[in-house]
Amino acid sequence: MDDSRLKTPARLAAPQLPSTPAFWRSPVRGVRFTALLGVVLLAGITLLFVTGLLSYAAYNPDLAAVNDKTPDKGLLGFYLFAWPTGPHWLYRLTQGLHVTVGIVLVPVLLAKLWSVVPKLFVMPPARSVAQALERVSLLLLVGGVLFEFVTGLLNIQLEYLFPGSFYPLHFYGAWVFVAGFVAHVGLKLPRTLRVLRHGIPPAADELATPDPAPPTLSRRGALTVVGAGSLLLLVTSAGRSFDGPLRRVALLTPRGGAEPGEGPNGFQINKTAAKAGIVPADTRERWRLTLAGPAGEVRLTRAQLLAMPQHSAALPIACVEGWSTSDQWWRGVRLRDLAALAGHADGRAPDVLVESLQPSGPFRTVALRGNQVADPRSLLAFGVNGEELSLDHGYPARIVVPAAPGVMNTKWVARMTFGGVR
Ligand SMILES: Nc1nc2c(c(=O)[nH]1)N[C@H]1C(S)=C(S)[C@@H](COP(=O)(O)O)O[C@H]1N2
Ligand SMILES: [Mo]
Repeated sequence: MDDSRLKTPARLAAPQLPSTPAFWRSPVRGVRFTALLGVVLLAGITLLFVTGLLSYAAYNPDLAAVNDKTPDKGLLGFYLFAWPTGPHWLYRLTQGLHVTVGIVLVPVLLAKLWSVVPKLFVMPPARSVAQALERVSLLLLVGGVLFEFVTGLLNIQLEYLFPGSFYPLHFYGAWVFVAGFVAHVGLKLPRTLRVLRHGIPPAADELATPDPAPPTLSRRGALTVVGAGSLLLLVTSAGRSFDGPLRRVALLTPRGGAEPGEGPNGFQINKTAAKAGIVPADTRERWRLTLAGPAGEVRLTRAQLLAMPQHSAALPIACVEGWSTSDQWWRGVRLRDLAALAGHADGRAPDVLVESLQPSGPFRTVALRGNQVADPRSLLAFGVNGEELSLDHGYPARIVVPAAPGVMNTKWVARMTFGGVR
């Protein structure tokens, strides 16, 4: 009798703990696998961070308290600048990238975390001060990345889940995370690149299991599964930034799928008039636009406004939640002409505080900067695509500004105070 068969395999002799390398038996794990996913995340997360910072800047939070969702940011606002008005699809691009890349990275992130899970259990927790510091930075890193992805995904899926608090959570969370991320990249990048270029001898591969289970999937196969997952997410989410057939396959996120209606006003709506608490009667005969400025207050009827020079601009709606429309053809009066009516006739465009009929809510007021008021494409629009605005798109009048986040495009405008921004 072959007595080697009677011997109990080592791993059955004593129950393995997660802190022993042999507990983790997937033959897919290995430093090269982790390194590959790591460089994808390095590129992707850098893009997320930059486009995230840009999105905050696009709100012009340093212009007015009403634009600023994180008023206590202090030094973290060091980079803010006057958001430009061109190219007119700028925010559509930066925010579409931010949200789409965030969604598409989910499988890569999960695979990367799975690939290094054994390290979480390594005992003793730290053999030196340097290693203790590294593990603390990993806590920021893993906690931070999960926090950012979860808050971001919940916000685009469930829109008003964190009323008012999403921005501070996601903004401060990003800075905490990035502190850990920079430390981690600094520590790991040299070896990552070396491993990707030259490979790694099996004996030096601390992520490879010493006791591989029979493979069910090769490393290449595992990477293919991750890539296919990302591709599926790309196809089912990126279309929200386009029209036609692409939007129809964007089934995974709000504002994907079919357009919400037929006709010239049949493009995506963020919040309907009913949800915003607009009383339809307030938008009809008794509606007036109040302009305030150095000339005092002027109150205008819709007919008076329509008698002013009307201009057109082809501009998209691009929401912070990542969806956007193609260019719609808006028609209305230029903001700078309204500024002149309010008494700013010297050619220097002032900033403006815009207020909606909407009784309450975070988007009822917004401040626009002088460069946005000055742009000839910035309109108080009364019509879109050759038709009168529908109530849900902001009847009787709404703002449209090139390159700005959707949230700046206030609907159901009632009052504009030029040069009145604090
Ligand atoms: N008064 C008011 N204006 C508003 C909003 C709002 O909630 N209230 N939502 C804003 C946001 S977040 C977006 S993305 C755009 C959407 O415009 P749409 O519904 O016409 O597509 O309107 C903006 N204007
Ligand atoms: Mo939005």
